[in-house]
Amino acid sequence: MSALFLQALKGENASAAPPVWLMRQAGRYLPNYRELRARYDFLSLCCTAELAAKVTLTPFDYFPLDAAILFSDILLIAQAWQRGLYFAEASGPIIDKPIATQSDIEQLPSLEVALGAVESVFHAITLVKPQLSVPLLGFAGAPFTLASYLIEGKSSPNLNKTKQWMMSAPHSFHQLLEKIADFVIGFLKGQIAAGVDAIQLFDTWALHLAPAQFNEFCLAYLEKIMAALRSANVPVIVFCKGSSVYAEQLATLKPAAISMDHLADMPKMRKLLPQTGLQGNLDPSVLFAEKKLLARQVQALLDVMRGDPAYIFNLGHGVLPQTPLAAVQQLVELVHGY
Ligand code: 1CP
Repeated sequence: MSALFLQALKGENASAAPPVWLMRQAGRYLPNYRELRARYDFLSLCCTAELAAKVTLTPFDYFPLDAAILFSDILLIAQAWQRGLYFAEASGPIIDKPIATQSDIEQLPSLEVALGAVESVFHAITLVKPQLSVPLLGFAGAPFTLASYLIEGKSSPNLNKTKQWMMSAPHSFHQLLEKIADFVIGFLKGQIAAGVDAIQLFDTWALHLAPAQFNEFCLAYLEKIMAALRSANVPVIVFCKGSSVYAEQLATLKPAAISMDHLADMPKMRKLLPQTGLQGNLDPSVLFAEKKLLARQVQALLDVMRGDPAYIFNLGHGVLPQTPLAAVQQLVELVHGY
């Protein structure tokens, strides 16, 4: 197995080039993914083990990335909790029965029932593992971000409902976060038992919180999850939009790496956090630049992180659906050729 990615997560990459993988590397910018999506809806791809395994491999038809990420979605919890999850073509995820009251929280299915509903994910891991020559990442959403979708019922630009609940009734909001954290811990332990080599936690919407709120509603639950996984000895990467602002707080979790949003100045981050793995952080829109400009931007990031044994090349957020395939190809070649 190509070990570059796991070496970097241990801070031990001795080769000149960093490992590279991309958030949303399996997605609509890939012709073979679009072909599968024409035949199956998104949730069927996520929840049918054979299909999820197949989609996980789609980017490897085009580029030799250094890690695979299991094809799935952070929102499967909404399905496991029977809240009526579906993905509308135009508007993205919809949760038909958002969590709106204290009694909604009390009536959620048991952990056992909820974990039973995501067993296809564990099965997909066992199917895809033997087909990979690189490490496999499992993942989950973090409690605050998952709570925001479960409460808003859809993508929201400002998380108004979520933040109103959080501030007006913090006790029940914490109860919801606890229940989500318990699900996430069980879900990730299942993924580890099925064979993933590393984990990434996505707290995408942490950027909406002020520092004290971040500590109370994000960091505390990330800490709970990290503590529960510690004995499994699997490297954990944490990502949020806002990781550039909350990098020092995230580093207290002692993750194997922090995935930096595109706002971070990486050399400054390295000075601030000499002991933590760093992943990121090319702005995904740079992939729309013409060849020379793209090459310059990728080169610039490679140059400032040159020789860093704990650096993983990635984007600051996921690959956008309209991204030209040739740009991703060029990026991977530039990183590997460094
Ligand atoms: O084909 C399609 O139309 C579906 C598009 C799509 C894809 C390819 C969605 C819907 N999810 C995914 C896969 C996905 N989502 C992966 C798979 C592995 C990979 O990276 O290749 C992962 C890790 C996720 C994680 C995810 N889903 C996050 C966290 C990361 C992030 O982007 O911030 C979030 C917030 C989601 C929710 C979600 N699912 C899908 C969409 C379009 C969204 C975002 C909606 C929003 O902006 O609120």
